[in-house]
Amino acid sequence: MKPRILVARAIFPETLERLRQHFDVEDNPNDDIFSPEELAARLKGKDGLFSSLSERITPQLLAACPQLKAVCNMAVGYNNIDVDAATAAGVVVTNTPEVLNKTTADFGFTLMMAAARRVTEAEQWLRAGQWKKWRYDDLVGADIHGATLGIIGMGRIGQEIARRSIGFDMQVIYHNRSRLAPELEARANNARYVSKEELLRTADHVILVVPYSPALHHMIGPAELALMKPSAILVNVARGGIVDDAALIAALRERRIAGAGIDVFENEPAFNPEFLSLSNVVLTPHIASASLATRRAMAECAADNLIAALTGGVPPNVVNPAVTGGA
Ligand code: 8YV
Repeated sequence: MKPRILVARAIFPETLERLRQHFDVEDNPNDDIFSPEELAARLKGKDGLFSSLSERITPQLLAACPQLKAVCNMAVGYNNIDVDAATAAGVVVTNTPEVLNKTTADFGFTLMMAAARRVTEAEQWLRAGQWKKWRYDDLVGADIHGATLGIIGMGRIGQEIARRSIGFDMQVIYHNRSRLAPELEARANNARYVSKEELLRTADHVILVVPYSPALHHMIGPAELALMKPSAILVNVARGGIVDDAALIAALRERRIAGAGIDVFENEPAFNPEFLSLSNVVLTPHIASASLATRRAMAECAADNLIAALTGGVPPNVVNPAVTGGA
């Protein structure tokens, strides 16, 4: 008998087909978002879960599904999963690192450039028929080239962003849990390690790429926004909750910072509607990894992990190696 799995959300047909070769699959072609109760009911008796950030894996869910052996997230982040509870229950947790680094870094740059050069604001202005004549200060923005880029969270995606800045003659400063090895700093446009305060005070543009943890909740709030230059742009391609959205909205409204590019929100997709009243923010619906090639690679990576986990192998991207006997 094949192991039984739940694919919690709609995914690429070819990934589903591949999973069907190995597993007895219950899928979700309508792409419904399951309530916690419905998720528990569907997961009961299943050996594995192919999940997205929308499914919350709680101690209650794990207790209700004692047969569960693997939760394979199609995301690099896994803040939807109580990893300690999964480890205690002997459930292996996997993610999809690496495959989305470059695409997410591209998008961090995209948002920074769009916000600094006021691209969406300019398009709305044009579409509204306001382009009647040339004026010296219409839609003037901030330069990217030659600017100081501050990266908070210098993991694999942060380092990719730093490398992209070389072509723009930017200087890079970064803040991270720990300092990078000198050769990695050198590859990351000679990035210079600074305190969070110095970064916020001196960067022309700040990009957030830290993974979410409760300790980092609202790491950018009123005090941190107050340190930033009035001409600065803030970009968040990390997670909702890293930024205090109400504080950001107030700072943008009062022009205490020049602009922002925001891909992730508190309570997304039910984000704070006050964002919509601001012209100096570029808003996107959590699409930093959304190139077709990368989303395909993420799906395949999650499938590789699930297949290995339930067919006697060691999944390539284990988050809790204590379960698989690793370090
Ligand atoms: C995903 C993400 O697209 O990988 C992550 O952690 O935030 C995005 O790349 C999204 O979360 C899909 O689950």
